[in-house]
Amino acid sequence: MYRFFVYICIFITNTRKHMESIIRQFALANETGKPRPTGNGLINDSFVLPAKNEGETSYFLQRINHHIFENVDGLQQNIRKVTEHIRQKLIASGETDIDRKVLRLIPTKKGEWYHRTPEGDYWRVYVCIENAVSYDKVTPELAEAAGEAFGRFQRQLSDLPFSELCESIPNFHNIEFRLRQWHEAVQEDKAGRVGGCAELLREISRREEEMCLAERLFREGKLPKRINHCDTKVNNMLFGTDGKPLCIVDLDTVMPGFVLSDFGDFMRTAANTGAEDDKDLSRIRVDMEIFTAYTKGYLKEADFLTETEKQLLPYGCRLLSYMQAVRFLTDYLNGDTYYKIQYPDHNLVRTRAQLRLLEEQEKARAAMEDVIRKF
Ligand code: GN1
Ligand code: MG
Repeated sequence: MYRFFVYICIFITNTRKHMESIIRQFALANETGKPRPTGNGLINDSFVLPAKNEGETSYFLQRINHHIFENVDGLQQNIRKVTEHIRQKLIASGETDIDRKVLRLIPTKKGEWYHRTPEGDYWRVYVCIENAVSYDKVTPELAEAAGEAFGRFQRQLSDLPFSELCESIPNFHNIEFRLRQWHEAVQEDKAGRVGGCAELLREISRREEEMCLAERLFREGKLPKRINHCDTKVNNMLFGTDGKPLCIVDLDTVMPGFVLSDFGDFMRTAANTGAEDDKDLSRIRVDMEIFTAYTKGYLKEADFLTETEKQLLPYGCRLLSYMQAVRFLTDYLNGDTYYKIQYPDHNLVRTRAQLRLLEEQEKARAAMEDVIRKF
């Protein structure tokens, strides 16, 4: 028992020393205190590094999940280019408080945008945006503000040639690719779970063709790609204590894509009266009030959209719920290797909830199209 206690103490001391040596690599402006784990993202590990002294800068330290983001260098270059581009726009428009309106990456003392440890882990540091909140649920007021913020984000980047960015996850929001991964998972049945999912497999299969529409239109030259955020969940936005949007965060997936996918991903998480992983499917419906408010804010800022892009926005909502269902189910069939889970069937529960949302969005299609026409 005593020996076990000593082992634990040695482990904790080593972990602390290890963290300290990582923090020392970065060109921080001041000393920081004990790292505090934070956030509920499904992918990276995040810590706040609180300023030692009042009035100094706190930082945000993240271990980048390089199993998911295999090209960390390309990813960090993307983030640097995008934040720098937005920073220049903010400066030009006379904005103040810029470090709260766009993320600022901190380089290492060697001038690199990430630090790779001898064990092969990748770490990065941002300035921490303090006195800011994020929400998992929105009100119509917050949704309108979020629509403006994501619309503005896309507009600020609309003159940055996207050939400058890499796909930090190749084919990330490409449904044809996601369906190929799903077909493989079904075929291989690594975790022996296919037998229990017949109904879900049917629901996915019967929509395959319809859901590949955007990729077809792109090949025909009828739908453009632009720089997108690709994870437009409401909890990826920070708001000030006055309720005004400050900043878009979680820029790992910023890359070329269809605007309808950013619009759809927001609606998937915000315009749902239930949770992404709700076990009670009767709670899941389209929240038309949130849908309307976000659309209003978004279309106010997104003045660069083509007619086709506007018309496809409700389709984007269905596509993103569908794509998320396909991704969750693929992970379930592969034995839960991608998304962090809280209990054994979590990915299955998530899949069911996303498919139910899709059905609700199918029912609400005409109502959504009316709202788009109105704005
Ligand atoms: C992941 O880690 P988080 O919650 O920001 C995922 C998104 C999914 C989301 C589902 C890189 O985002 O694409 O929509 O989970 N990010 C990645 O909750 O795969
Ligand atoms: Mg996130």
